[in-house]
Amino acid sequence: KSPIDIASPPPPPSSMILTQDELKRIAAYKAVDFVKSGMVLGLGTGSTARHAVDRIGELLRQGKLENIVGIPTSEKTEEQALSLGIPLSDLDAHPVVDLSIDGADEVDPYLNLVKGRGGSLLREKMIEGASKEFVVIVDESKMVRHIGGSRMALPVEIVPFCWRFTAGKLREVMEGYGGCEAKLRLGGEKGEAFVTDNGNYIVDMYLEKDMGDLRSVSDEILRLPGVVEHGMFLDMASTVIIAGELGVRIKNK
Ligand code: ABF
Repeated sequence: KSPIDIASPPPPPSSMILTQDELKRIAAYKAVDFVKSGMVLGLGTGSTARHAVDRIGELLRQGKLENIVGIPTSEKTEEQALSLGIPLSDLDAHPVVDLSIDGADEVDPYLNLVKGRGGSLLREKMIEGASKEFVVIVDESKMVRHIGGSRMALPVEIVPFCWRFTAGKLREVMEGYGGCEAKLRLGGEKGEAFVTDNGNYIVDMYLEKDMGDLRSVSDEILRLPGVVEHGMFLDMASTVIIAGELGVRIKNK
């Protein structure tokens, strides 16, 4: 045997290796432990949040939760929640949300997030921003040192009107923060623009380097006419639940 064979621990049996989807489910179920009967709940969007919505539906069905009102953050989640029999409402009727549970694309050590790579961000920001508690559920792969620093997309929702003009303005703003490539997100079968639930487009910004002062980038982007919202969720999460191979970690603000 070579020394390497001797030093290497035997691989765990394959049944003990959790898939990324199982990790997402573990984080989601843990978050649902925070839900109490009578709450108004922001229901997140994406493959992680989906597990939380399923779990809430299951607990309602079993009578272990009662009088829940869900506020869906996307049309897709609305469809899922309706199919599970979760009573739904909106921010007009419930301007204060007790608790929101949602996934994220990136989480930094200060619990700042990037969201929207899955296509939802505006309704999420409205509902999660109106929440007393915002619990983010992720698997370990989403944890980063700097959001937007991994040359992955930082999504910005913009109005379709003259989107090239707005994308150009975004590039100009980002010049001051190390530069970026800004691409219209495509999504249709014929290569047409992806359209959000709100009838808008998304421009994905691929950053050349870390942005530095996130708050000032955020303010500058939001000041551009044509921009509806961006996918940086700064200082919004109250708790992040992170599922990894070694177990679940909970980080509070
Ligand atoms: C949504 O879910 C989006 O804001 C974010 O892009 C995404 C994370 O999705 P997933 O859980 O599928 O990785 O909330």
